[in-house]
Amino acid sequence: MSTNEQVAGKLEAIAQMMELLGEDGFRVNAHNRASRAVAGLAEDVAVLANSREALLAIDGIGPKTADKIIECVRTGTIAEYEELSAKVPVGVREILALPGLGPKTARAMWQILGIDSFAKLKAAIADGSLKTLPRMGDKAIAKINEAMAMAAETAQRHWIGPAWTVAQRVIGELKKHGSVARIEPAGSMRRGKETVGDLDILVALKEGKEADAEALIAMACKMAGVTQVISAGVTRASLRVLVDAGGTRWGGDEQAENSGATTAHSKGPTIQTDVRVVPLRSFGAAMQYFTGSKDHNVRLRALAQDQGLTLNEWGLFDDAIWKKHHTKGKVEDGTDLPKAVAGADEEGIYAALKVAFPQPEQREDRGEFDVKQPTRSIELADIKAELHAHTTASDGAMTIEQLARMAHARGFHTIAVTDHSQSSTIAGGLKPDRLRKHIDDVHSVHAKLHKELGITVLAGSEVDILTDGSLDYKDDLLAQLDVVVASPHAALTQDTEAATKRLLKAIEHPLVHILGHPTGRLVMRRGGLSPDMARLFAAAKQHNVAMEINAHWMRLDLRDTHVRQAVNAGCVIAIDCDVHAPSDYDNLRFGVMTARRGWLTADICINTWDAKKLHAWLKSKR
Ligand code: DGT
Ligand code: CA
Ligand code: CA
Ligand code: ZN
Repeated sequence: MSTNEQVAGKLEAIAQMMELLGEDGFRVNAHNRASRAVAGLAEDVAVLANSREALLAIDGIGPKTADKIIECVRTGTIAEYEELSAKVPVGVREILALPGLGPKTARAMWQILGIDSFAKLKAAIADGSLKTLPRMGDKAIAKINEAMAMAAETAQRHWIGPAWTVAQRVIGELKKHGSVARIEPAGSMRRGKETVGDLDILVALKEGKEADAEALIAMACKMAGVTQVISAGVTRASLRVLVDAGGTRWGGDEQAENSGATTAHSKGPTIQTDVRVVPLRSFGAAMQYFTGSKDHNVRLRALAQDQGLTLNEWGLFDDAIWKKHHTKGKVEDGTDLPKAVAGADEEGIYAALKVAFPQPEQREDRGEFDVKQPTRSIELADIKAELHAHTTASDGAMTIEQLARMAHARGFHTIAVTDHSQSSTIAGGLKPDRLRKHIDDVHSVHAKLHKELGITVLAGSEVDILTDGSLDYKDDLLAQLDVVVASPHAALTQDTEAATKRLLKAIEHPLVHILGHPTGRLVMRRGGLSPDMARLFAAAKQHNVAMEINAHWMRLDLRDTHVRQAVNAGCVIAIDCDVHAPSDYDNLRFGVMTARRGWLTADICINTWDAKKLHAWLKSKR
C-alpha cells in the first residue's frame, strides 16, 4: 500500500470515528476532505510532507489536517487516530462500512442497543429489537442483511485477480526446483470463479526424483510472502501467503485489511495456499479431483461407480482391483498404486468414462454431463480487438499512441479509444468540444499507426447511460463516433423496473454498439443494478447490440450466469479490458474465463472477428 493510501485511510477513519462519537460535522468534513485530497494526489505525500506550505497549498488540506499528515508520514500513525480507535470498537466501524448504512444509524445501533459487532446486529434483527430504532423498517433490515452477507463473503474470499498473481508467483518460485515436472493451479482458480477461497497448487516431480518432495515442500514454506505455515508434511503444505493487491486502483483497501483473512501482525491480507506433491502417473487424476467442483466430482464418481470403476485422486481403477489393493492394507500415499485404467491426464479419465471433456470452467454440474457433441470454448488467443479503453484524455494512464502500440503488441488488429463522457466528471469525462478534438486526435494516430503497423485505431466513447436511459451526448455527436459503448455509472441502486427501462432505452438507441458493464456491480463490494436480464438480452439480439463482459476482475460484469443466459438468448457478446493502465490488458484472461463459465463460443464474441467483419458490423450502425 502506498503511503498516500495509508494516510488517506487514516484520515478517513478519523472522520468516521468522529461521526460515530457524534462529533461536530465541520471537523468530520475537514478530515474527509483532506482524505480525498491525499488519495487524489499524483505526487508522493511523503515527499510533499517535507514542506508544510506545500501541503497547505493543496485544495482540501487545512492547517490542522496538514499537521496530522506530517505526523502520519513521520511516525506511521496519528495520535488522534489511536485515541479514537480505543473508543470506537472495530465492529462498529465494520457496521458503518456496510453499504447503504450511514453514521447516524450505526451510532444509534451502538449507543442505544449496544450493537458493536455483526453477531450482535444479527441477534438484534432476530429478536426484533432493531426495529425499535427510528426509520428501521422491513426494507431497511432486508438491505442490512444483504450487505452483511456480502461482507461475510468478503472476509473469507479473494478476488480472482490478486489471487491469480499469488498463484503465478508461487508457481514461478517452485518451478526453480529442478525436479519439478508439472506444476499447475487447480480448485476454483482453475475453474475461473470470480472469487477464490484458497489456492490449490499441484506439483508432480520428474521420474526418479520423487524423493525430492520433502525438499520442495521445505522450499515452499520458505518462499517470500509466506506469513504462516499452517501445516507441513512430506508431500503437502498449507501456507498463508501475502496477497499483493497493490498497483491497482482497487487494491489494499481498509475493508480487506480488517477482514478475517488478515494476519495477526497485519502485513496485509493473506490467502491460504495448499501445495500438494502427487505422483506423475496420478497428475491428471489429482488435477481432476482438486479442480472440482465438488458437485461435478460427485456426479463423475457416481458415473464411474455405474461402470464398475473407482475414481479418486490417484486415478481411475477397476473397482475390484482397487478394493483388493485397499484391503491388503496398503497405504494410499501414492507410492504403491495398483494398475490404473487412467490417471496420468484428465482427458484419459473423461474418455474412459465416456463423458465429453468439460473445460475446467464448465465443471459446476450445470449441464456439462449432458453434452453429446462438445463445441470448442473461446480461448484467450481468439481475442483480436479491444473495444473499451481509456487514455489520458479522461482517466487513463496512456496516450492514444501508447494504448494503440500496446494493443498491436498484443496481436490485436483493432483498438477503440473510448474515453468517458461529460457526466462522469470525476473520471475526467469529455465535454462535446473536447470530444470533437479528441476524435481528430484519434484519427491522426490511426493514420500514422495504420501505415506503420496495420492496426486500426477507432474513435469512440464510453457514454454514460443517464438515470432515465438517455445518453450523455447528442445524436449528431454520437454519429461521428466509430464505436459507442454505453454504460451505467451513477444511480446504481435503482429498482429492477427503473433499471430495466433505463438499460432497454440504451440498447434500443440506434447508435449504440456495446452495453458496457451492464449492471455496474463490483465483486464483493457493490451489488449494482438488478435489471430483468432476459428482457435486456432479447432486446440486444433484436437491436444487434453486444453485451459486454467487462474483464476487470473487480467487475466481471456480465457475470458467468448472465453470459450463459445471453448465449442461450442468442445475442452477441463483447469481452473488453476497460483499459486504463498497461497492466489492464492482462485482465483479459479473467473475462475469457468468465465467458467460458458461460459456455461462450468464439463465433458470437465480436472481439474474435477478423478486422473486415468487425468493422462492417460497427459500420452497420452508422
Ligand atoms: P474455494 O477454494 O472455496 O474457492 O473452492 P474450491 O472449489 O477450490 O474448493 P476447495 O479448495 O475446498 O477444494 C478444491 C477441490 O477439491 C474442490 O473443488 C473439489 C475437491 N475436494 C476437496 N474436498 C473435497 C471433498 O471432501 N469431497 C469431494 N468430492 N471433493 C473435494
Ligand atoms: Ca480452493
Ligand atoms: Ca483447498
Ligand atoms: Zn465504465
